Amino acid sequence: NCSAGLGSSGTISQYACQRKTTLKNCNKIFTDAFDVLAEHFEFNENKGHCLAFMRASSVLKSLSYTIRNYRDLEGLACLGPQTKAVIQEILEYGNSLKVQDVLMDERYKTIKLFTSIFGVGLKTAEKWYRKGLRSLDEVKADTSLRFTKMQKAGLLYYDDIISSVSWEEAKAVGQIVKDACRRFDPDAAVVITGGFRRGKEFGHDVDFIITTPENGKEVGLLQKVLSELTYQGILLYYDVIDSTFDNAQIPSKMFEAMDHFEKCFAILKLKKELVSSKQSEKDINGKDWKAIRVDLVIPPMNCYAFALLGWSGSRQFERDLRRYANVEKKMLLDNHGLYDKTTFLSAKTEEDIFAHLGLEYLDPSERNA
Ligand code: TTP
Ligand code: MN
Ligand code: MN
Ligand code: MN
Repeated sequence: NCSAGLGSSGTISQYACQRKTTLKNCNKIFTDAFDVLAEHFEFNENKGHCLAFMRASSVLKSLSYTIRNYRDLEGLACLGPQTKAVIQEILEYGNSLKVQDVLMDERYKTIKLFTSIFGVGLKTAEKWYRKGLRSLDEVKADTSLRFTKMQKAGLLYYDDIISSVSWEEAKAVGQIVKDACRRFDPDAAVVITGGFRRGKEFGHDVDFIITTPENGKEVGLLQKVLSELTYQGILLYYDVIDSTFDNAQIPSKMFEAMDHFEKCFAILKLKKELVSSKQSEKDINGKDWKAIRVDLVIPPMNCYAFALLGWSGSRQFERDLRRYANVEKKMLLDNHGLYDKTTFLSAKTEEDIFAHLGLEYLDPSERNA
């Protein structure tokens, strides 16, 4: 139900935070190609080209019509000669040779496989590739490798983790996490964020923001929740990152990857009987549970809106929101706050933050950039 290319309105912003991007993608044939190329450039540490393809993909995802011919590209932001050439190729031949090449490329395929292991980043994947390793079995059999605790868990639960998490499963995990939090603080706020908050039906993990109405009461809550989950026998793996939050710190421009909140990257054992659509289901080995990746983030209440906004994604939406704040408003936005030259602007809700930035509010379902 995507309308035919009605051509250029010429008003599509270069910033994802000024475009509505729902999960309905009328240009999947192009954006799938761009996403592969962006990943290829990411694997080759070519940041410029990677960003160009990610931005182009994101612009096409926001369109309410399908690109049918070259003229439909007029007036669209973030499309350069390189990205336009790929579109033209697909319009003409149905696919792109460059994309076909990348998908067949041994290095691309191997790095993609290795980085799909929880705990394995680009550096490690490359190291293994250079050692001549090509499959998970070869990695597991290589006695010269020293795996981190995270990688060991990633390999142990690989099949479960690689099969995506459904919304039903996310809801069941949500109930477990909420119950554990409420045991220690009946007023605790437990909210699903990340892709599921944007309305996705499947995800690679389940992300939670946990806080308490009273600032400071959240301290110590995570440890109690983790002991409770351990006691229940369902905490398969966890790695706690302690809070390094310092209120006096001016937000840095380069905060892309991490924030200072206490957080936990975990793997939970979800009993299939707790998932409404999978009651009493067992797999061939009689296993009646599934390992699920869970991220828990515990901001203090005064940062709640910023943390929620920062963890709701998408990653491209977050990148553009910060870039917009920086370039257009001369402000600094991060997961903790919004800094306007000399002062921190406070916010109770995400709406407050959009308003500070002079942006029309976008529902999470419109942030699938
Ligand atoms: P992800 O869980 O990686 O992505 P997602 O939920 O959008 O998609 P998926 O279904 O694959 O899980 O990250 C969610 C958001 O959290 C993302 O916008 C980036 C943000 N984030 C941080 O701000 N800091 C961090 O340290 C991490 C890991 C993520
Ligand atoms: Mn997620
Ligand atoms: Mn996550
Ligand atoms: Mn900071």
